[in-house]
Amino acid sequence: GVTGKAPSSAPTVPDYDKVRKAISDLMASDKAEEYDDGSFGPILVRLAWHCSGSYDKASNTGGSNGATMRFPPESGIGANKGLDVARKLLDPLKEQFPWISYSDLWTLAGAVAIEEMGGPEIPWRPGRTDQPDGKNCPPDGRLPDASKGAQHIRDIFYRMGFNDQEIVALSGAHALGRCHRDRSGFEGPWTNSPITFSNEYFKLLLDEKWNKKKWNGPLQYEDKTSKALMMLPTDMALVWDKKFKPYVELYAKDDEKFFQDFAKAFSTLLELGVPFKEELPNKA
Ligand code: CCH
Repeated sequence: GVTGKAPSSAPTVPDYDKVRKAISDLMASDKAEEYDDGSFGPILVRLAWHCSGSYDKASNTGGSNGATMRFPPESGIGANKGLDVARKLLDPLKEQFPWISYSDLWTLAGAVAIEEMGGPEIPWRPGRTDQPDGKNCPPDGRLPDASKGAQHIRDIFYRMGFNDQEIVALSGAHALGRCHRDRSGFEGPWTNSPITFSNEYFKLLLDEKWNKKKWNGPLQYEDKTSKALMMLPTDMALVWDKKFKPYVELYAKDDEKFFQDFAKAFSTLLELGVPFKEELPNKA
């Protein structure tokens, strides 16, 4: 029978749905409404991507496991500028749910953010453990450089184990969020609805005329119509490259296919290098 309150020393049973709820609540807070385009979603997605995208398949190093971005040098590299904002947002959740690892929390936040912004359900499972210090930080240079072209994109993503179709699908995340001058040097959003997950990025890449922006910043492209939207050189490479372009066309036409392929590739990204004990039952 029920014998009253459990003693406070009883181990907590991890309830990831409670963490999901706390992430959703954080995204629905007044603070979120005042931030950027009115959502913490894009920067949470970027944190999940950057903690995972450091993976190197050949040496099985980097990736989300370890949450080494808490420590220098990884916390301070140029590619991760601004992500302290996202890490600080999630710190109170780590205090509220001390049993979750930072690495599980950061990746789960990225998955929940995609879902909350109208995207597909992202298969996610726990099992990451945190490193105690920055001794095993991946070296700088593992994340893509936006000023480069198709060959660089392939070098970076093939190193993680992705193919051309997956590269294009993952790039569709640029439907979300914006560039910040004081972070990357680039400026502006890719789409007209930067807090809604959609295939708009692919449609704009194909349908808009993109011109070099005349300014004192790094080379980026602006749309001819409103001049309010932007593309990075690496974004343009997806339509300039003969092998990438068919996938841009596919996803521009078929948002269901894009949602499916993105969910699978993003889930894979968040799991790169994570030594799970059990297989995810619903993963092909
Ligand atoms: Fe990205 N991204 N990304 N990106 N990214 C930036 C912002 C976001 C590149 C460069 C940049 C992916 C791939 C690439 C997001 C998700 C993904 C910025 C602006 C640059 C630069 C940063 C700033 O100034 O704040 C390059 C290069 C590549 C590949 O070649 C992939 C893959 C994903 C996720 C699946 C999201 C979301 C943002 C918006 C962040 C925000 O704060 O709004």
